[in-house]
Amino acid sequence: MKEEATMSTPTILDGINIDELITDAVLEEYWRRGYWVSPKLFDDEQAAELRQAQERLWRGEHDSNLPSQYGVRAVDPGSPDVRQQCNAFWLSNAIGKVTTSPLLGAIGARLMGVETVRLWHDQAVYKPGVGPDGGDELAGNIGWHQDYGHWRSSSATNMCTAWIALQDTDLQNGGMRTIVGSHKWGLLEDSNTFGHKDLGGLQARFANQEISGDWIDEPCILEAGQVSFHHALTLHGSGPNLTWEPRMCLISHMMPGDTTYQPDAQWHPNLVFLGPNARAGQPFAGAYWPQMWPPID
Ligand SMILES: O=C(O)CCC(=O)C(=O)O
Repeated sequence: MKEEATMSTPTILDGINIDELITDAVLEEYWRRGYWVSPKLFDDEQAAELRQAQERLWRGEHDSNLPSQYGVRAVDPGSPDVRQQCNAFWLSNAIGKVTTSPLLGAIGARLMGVETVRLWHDQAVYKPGVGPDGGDELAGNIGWHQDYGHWRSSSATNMCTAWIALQDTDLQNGGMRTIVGSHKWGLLEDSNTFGHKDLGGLQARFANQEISGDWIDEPCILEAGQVSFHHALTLHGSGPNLTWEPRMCLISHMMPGDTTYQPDAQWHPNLVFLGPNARAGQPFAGAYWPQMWPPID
């Protein structure tokens, strides 16, 4: 019998060949270290446009009338506090185009090892600069935490977060830091600590738990448009922005397409969108959790 020639079509999105990008070595690194940093996926012009889109968001200029209160940490202009807007994709078309993109979805699918990817939620995060003398200022800190520590009401512990740098980012401007390999430590107690400010205290608390490795604190040094992808159990956090420019990023929290509701004492703003009679096993699917991969026309 004549064998049929099978030639798979390469997955090329926004000019990026996903098959060439996500090699076995990349998968090995992601699963060994709990995160992986991509080359530039967005150019400087796109990064500048997305910074402007974020500035519009903070000015309250929204592209829809949907409510912004689900997961917002809004602060007065001039405050050194971190600003955070979850579900920014409802409010800004430019941001949504990126945070729900097939490009990130296809990469997320490969890293998680799943066929289908939906957005769990996205975030726009803005960390004001407090200048070089602001080292004692804790307001810009984002506490060591595990993303899944906030998401215990979902069935997927292996979600993948894409953190998109909108300017060159390093320790000076409060870039993200990850604890290498910490995804292998399992879910730590009370690790829903994004909003905590005492990085040293949190480190001591987590290091007192049963962690099975060294505390290796590694900065994610990124050029504008590079993306860091991390596992939902990887500990990460960040310190103050000691420049005078804001540190901005977009974050896309991606989940396997079959993720469902798992009742837990912990509440999450996403649960509202399941409706009043949410039941165990109910899929997080539909317009609030758009499918990113494969793309739907
Ligand atoms: O922006 C940061 O420094 C932390 C972001 C974060 O917690 C995340 O991407 O899950």
